[in-house]
Amino acid sequence: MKKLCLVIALFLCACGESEKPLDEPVTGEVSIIPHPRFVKRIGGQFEITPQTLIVADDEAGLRCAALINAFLAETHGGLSLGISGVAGESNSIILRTISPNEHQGSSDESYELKVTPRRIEISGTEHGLCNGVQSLLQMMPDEAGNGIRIPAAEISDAPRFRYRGAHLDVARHFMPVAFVKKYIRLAARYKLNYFHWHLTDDQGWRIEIRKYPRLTEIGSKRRETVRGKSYQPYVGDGKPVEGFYTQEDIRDVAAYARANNVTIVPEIDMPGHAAAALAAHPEFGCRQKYPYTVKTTWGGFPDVFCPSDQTLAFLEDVLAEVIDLFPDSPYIHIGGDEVDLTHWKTSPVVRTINEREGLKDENETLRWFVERIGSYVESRGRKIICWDDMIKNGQMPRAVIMSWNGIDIGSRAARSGREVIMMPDEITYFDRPQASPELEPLSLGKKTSLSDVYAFDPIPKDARPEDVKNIIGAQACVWTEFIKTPEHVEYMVFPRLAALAERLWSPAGAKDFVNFRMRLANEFARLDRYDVNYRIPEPYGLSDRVLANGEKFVVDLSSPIPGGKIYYTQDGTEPNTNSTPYQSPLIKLAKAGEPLLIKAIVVSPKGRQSLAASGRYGLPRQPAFAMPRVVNRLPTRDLRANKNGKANALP
Ligand code: TNX
Repeated sequence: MKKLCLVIALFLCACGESEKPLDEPVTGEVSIIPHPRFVKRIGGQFEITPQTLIVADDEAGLRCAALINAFLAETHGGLSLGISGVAGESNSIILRTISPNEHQGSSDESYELKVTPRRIEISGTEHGLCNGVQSLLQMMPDEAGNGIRIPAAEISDAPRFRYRGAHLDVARHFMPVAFVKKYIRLAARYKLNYFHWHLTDDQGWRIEIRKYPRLTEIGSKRRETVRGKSYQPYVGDGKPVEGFYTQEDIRDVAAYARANNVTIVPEIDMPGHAAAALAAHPEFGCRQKYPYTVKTTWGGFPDVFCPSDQTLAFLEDVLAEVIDLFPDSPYIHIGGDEVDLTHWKTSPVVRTINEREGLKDENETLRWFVERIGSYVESRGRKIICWDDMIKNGQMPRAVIMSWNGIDIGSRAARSGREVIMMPDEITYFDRPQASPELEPLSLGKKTSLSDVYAFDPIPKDARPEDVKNIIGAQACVWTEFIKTPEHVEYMVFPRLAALAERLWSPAGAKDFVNFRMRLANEFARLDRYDVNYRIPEPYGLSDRVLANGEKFVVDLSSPIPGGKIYYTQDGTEPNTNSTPYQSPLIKLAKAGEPLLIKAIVVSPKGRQSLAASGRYGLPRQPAFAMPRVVNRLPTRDLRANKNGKANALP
């Protein structure tokens, strides 16, 4: 009862926010992430049987029908529903594509979903329809058990932002095609609509370019990788890393993304982060007799493309192939981050360009370079995206900016009329640890917890209404310097991706972390079924509390995961599965001289274990009540402290 009161109280607080609250705070059977704009539960349920027909008669409808059948095949023993062009009276799932003229809503990704005991109807535009299907899939049970019953409900839904992205760096560590597809599919599940594929960097070139086979022959292989953060003195791990996607792989992944209603934004990073390409083609660098190599360590490097005519022709050839490989992508990302211009400063090529074009220094040459490349991409009918580093000199007013250097720079860009995708690294970089760095796998930067991500709003508080329309969304980024395997990517991304997706899709005023966590509990069970190595949150219910002598207090623990088991200790030792199993709330009395430290873990039904949460309960000024001392066992200095451009000069 107490818990229910708390939920209601917290919900009422959340309602104090400016926009409309969720219609149904505790959704029970209708547990969808991201939370739809309007949900109304109505009586009864629809049951899918082998005789249920999917009614679809156009390309979008058939694409979405395939998503339903793929889900059923996996979760319900190979079940595949018949597809028909003609609507029957009942027992059907009707997918109706609305033409853009017919569509009245604010977003072409909106949809209506109506589940009645007789039939299911989803309507939406070409893009909206599959969003409706994603909601429907989340309303289905994951196991046949008592039949596939879907609660009757009416849902009307549309996204808050039109760019909702998930990024993956496959250059630092190569990720196999099967995993890239899994990642896209999971992103689509949360109605994310862009997959930003970071395909090239100093440590690897991962996309086959037919005209320049050396790019992958040489550039996709590195000798080894720095061990941990042993930059100076350098210690390598002795293990070669290699891998690239053939053009066939790329087409396959692009088609898969399209089938899942996701658009790929390919990135070819330039003119910096180009060491792997230059190891294959040193002639496109500014230095002769320079030891261009595929890097084995992280940070910034002066190995950048030289802006000569021959390099520009090469880059246009590369982009031409990339553009052909991604026919659905309105955007091509040309990087532009962290460009070290050391080699440009003394380059005769740069000097000649500057004299010819009337440019005063290498920063102006950079602007000219981006303009040239940008114009080429635009001549092929695509828009440019670049990192916010590029706006320092006012480059490419027409480019969409990915703003990673903080909300302020993104705000300024929006104010100057540019379209911006907000991705402040301290929040949306999922290579950051999810708890104190010393407790998490080796990573970069400070903690970004699930609640930090959920609290994020891409629209800064002081944004003027005319700037808001320029902020088109946000994106999760997964840089893989220290993330070597798909399992580790999953650990870093889930559940934070679900939180970000909700903040990008659901109305701002629908922000409700308590409600989100309840839906997340169901989601964990589903992620387990899809074999996703999500991070198991610590048990809920522990906190530090200062109490009065003789005060009675209750420690009420709960598992974030259905079926999770909690184990705890009361003597300060680390809990494990041999510790006391938690059965029911602990009722205690606060006594002078007897501070209490409770530590608890949760163990998932699959046997995976969370970190320990702890709570200190005691009277004021008791020694054991002091906050724990954090011992840094690993160096946590951020790689980007190395801004002096010197390779390997990391602490
Ligand atoms: C900055 S974000 C980078 C990446 C690193 C990342 C590590 C950006 C455009 N550049 O090259 O991998 O930090 O968090």
